[in-house]
Amino acid sequence: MNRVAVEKRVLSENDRIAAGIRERLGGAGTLSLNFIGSPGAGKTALLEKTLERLSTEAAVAVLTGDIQTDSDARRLMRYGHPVKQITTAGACHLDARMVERHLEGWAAHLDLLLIENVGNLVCPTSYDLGEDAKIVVLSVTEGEEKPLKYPGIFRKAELMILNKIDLLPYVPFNRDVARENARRIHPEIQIIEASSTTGAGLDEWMGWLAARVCSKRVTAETKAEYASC
Ligand SMILES: Nc1nc2c(ncn2[C@@H]2O[C@H](COP(=O)(O)OP(=O)(O)O)[C@@H](O)[C@H]2O)c(=O)[nH]1
Ligand SMILES: [Mg+2]
Repeated sequence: MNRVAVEKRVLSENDRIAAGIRERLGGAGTLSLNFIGSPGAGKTALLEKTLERLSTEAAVAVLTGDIQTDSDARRLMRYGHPVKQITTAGACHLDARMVERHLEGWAAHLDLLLIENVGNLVCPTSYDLGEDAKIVVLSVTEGEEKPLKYPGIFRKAELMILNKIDLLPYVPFNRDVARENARRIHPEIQIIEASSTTGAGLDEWMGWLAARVCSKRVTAETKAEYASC
């Protein structure tokens, strides 16, 4: 079998597993989000701020992917929610089978599953993890042309977090051009500017998240009792 055929087979097997995850999480009313961005874009810091602001009563769990080490999981464990590290031993992305395996043993009902993918703007894009939405994190130190260079992830992401905006005074980054570039690739992409350091934009981000968690509960039959949220 040639390389293209093998890749196609791997991806279709991945899609089959992802569909199972989506069905399972959908039935439980769990919102699942897949965070994708370059190494150092601030994904873990954003998740830390998110967990800090969520009630410890909320049923939230986190999967975090890296090629090596459990340092992100250790950072994220401090907030009282279950966290598992997925080490990919070389792979530059998470796949649905890894997620399926690591979901084992967690409560049947979660309100929210946060997945931090391996730092990379390319490989994770092709792998469906059964999530409701992909979120691309682009920081202002990376250059405003990145949506044009890596269009795949910007096309697939529902939301772009334009991150580290506290650094805008110190780096030659034009936020308007970055927004325009993202919208050239994906006209409907939503954009939130944020900083985990200063807290800028985090209210808007938490508002986006709360609305999505709520609408997921309402649409899941098993959670019809939450229709008032
Ligand atoms: N100035 C600034 N630094 C940030 C921000 N978010 C993260 N960082 C720093 O960027 C580096 C990488 O952050 P991390 O969350 O590990 O990125 P990840 O690799 O995408 O998970 C760390 O040194 C963070 O302290 C931010 O909003 N502003
Ligand atoms: Mg990280």
